[in-house]
Amino acid sequence: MKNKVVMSGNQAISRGFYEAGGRVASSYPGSPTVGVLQSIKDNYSEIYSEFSVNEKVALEVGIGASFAGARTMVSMKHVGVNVAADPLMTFTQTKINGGFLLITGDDPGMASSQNEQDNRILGKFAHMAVYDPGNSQEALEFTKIAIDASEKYIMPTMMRITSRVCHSRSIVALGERVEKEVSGYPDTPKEFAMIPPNTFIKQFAMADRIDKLTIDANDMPINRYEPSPTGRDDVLIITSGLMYYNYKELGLDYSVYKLGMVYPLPIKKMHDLAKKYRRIIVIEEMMPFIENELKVHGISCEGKHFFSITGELNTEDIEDGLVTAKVLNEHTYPVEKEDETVARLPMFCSGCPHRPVFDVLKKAKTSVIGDIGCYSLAYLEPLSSVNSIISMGASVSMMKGMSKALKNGGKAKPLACVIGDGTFFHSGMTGMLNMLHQMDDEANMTVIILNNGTTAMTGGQATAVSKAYTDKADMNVKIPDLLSSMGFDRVKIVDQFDYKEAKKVIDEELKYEGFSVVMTTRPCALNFKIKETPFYVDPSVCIGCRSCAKTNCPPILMKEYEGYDKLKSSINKDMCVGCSVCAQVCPVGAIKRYEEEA
Ligand SMILES: Cc1ncc(C[n+]2csc(CCOP(=O)(O)OP(=O)(O)O)c2C)c(N)n1
Ligand code: SF4
Ligand code: SF4
Ligand code: SF4
Repeated sequence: MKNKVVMSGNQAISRGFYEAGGRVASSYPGSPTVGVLQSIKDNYSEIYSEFSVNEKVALEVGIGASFAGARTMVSMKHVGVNVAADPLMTFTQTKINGGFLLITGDDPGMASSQNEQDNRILGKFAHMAVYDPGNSQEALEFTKIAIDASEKYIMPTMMRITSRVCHSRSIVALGERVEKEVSGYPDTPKEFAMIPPNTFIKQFAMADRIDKLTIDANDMPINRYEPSPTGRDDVLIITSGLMYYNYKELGLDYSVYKLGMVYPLPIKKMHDLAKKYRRIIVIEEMMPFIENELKVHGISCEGKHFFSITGELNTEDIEDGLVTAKVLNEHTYPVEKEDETVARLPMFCSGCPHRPVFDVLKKAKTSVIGDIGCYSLAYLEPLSSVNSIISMGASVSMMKGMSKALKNGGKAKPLACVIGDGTFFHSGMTGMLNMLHQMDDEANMTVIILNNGTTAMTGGQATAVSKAYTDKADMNVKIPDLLSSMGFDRVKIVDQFDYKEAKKVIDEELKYEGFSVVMTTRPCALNFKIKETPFYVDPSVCIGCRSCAKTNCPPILMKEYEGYDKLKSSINKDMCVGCSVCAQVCPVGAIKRYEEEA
């Protein structure tokens, strides 16, 4: 009997890759797929694994490994595929050597992403087979199937997985690892050097293998037809991934076609089935991808007319859509009314090193161009000091564009942006270099680099500066040295927990008529487990001004004290990590550190 364990979808993918004889895995962290590479790191030392500096680099590492003949997997969140799209779109023209699988974590509903994006479309755009697992067992099996298919059809393959499947846990039957040799890099440059005329031939090769897959898809066991148990021929449901399981919850007796591979589709099978049914309803999250593919091939079907093009589709949403489509007459799915969880705005952790910076920026009434990281939270109340957030690394280049446009329109004004060390290395460095091009020495621009020594938002993966704080990392790039070698001569380094001094420096640089950089130095409180002697409020000194509360640190609460009319501040001792920022903003010295225990 097979060994059965409970695994998340992410863990199951990493297990599937291990069982498939995987040799090299690279990734760039991002929800919902960060757990894939983490699980490889934690469990499978047979596999070389790395979190690369960004997704393009991760993909290129993977391309090299595949060319060298190793079974390879590269994982990233959906938007990461945009970053990696340049090498991807050419890689898909070449022959793979070792089987290659790209995992993309889509996030319908945007639980932890800046956008919602249906990467099945990118998979098609790149001429790749696209697999869509609906639970952990499928995640494991499809990983192996996709790697095998990559070698069979000599193409990179993609597995699109969604947040809920990545994070939910279900029973998985484990198999044994099949060892696969690293075959070495073949001496056939024609296959791997993508310049014309080699590329012309590849256009046809790409089309041919998709044609072959389209034929083979008709007999793939992962594409499964389940006829109606009662012989109904009025409606055929076509679906895939999690949507299949959400639909099945309804316990209906319609025929179902469950796709395991969503591109290319088993077109012949679909045509045959279309003749048997009066209506075909496609149930899929996000874009009408399967629906459009069917329509392109002349198969009449309905779908997005009844289901939302955005967000997750749960079982109730599916029932709703089927009622609207008049497939069902009424709602019968039992909706259990549970106590709603109280909605809470996300906030910086206790003692977060970003907090004092945004407190200063708010007081300076500077609205800054934001970037992607924990510091995106400064957009929210009460700090509310970020005016735009687009994509990783965009802040620096956007600031240049704004500056040039405002000057051109006679509306020049001081500008500032923030960027973390992770994001700086991912794609901010190039924006900095671009600053030098046609640099305007008089334009008031300030880049604030929030160097907390880690990629905090995605769980604390190392960045190039990390060695200063953990001996796990093997590099320690000094950002000021890097900037200085680029030619930036005004770079100020501040300890933001020395609030007064940090405020002075930041205020000065915001006013400086030219280009300047401020880099903060305090590490992420959560990931480096910082816990110093906590603080308390002396109610007899507190005047209730709320300056401390406005820093929005979780342990701080205004409360009633016996014998005082006015609300006064208080600090939850267990939550306070002793950063001292609240004590430094208090105008009357009411916040004090507990005595050090001997
Ligand atoms: C292209 C892309 N890849 C990955 C992510 C996931 N992600 C969100 S924030 C972040 C980096 C955060 O690191 P840093 O800039 O150092 O800020 P911190 O969270 O440490 O404050 C990443 C990788 C993303 N949003 N976009
Ligand atoms: S994880 Fe670190 S950087 Fe992110 S909010 Fe918490 S302390 Fe701040
Ligand atoms: S010292 Fe103040 S700001 Fe720092 S963690 Fe404690 S309560 Fe928060
Ligand atoms: S900043 Fe000081 S005086 Fe103002 S509420 Fe907080 S503890 Fe009281």
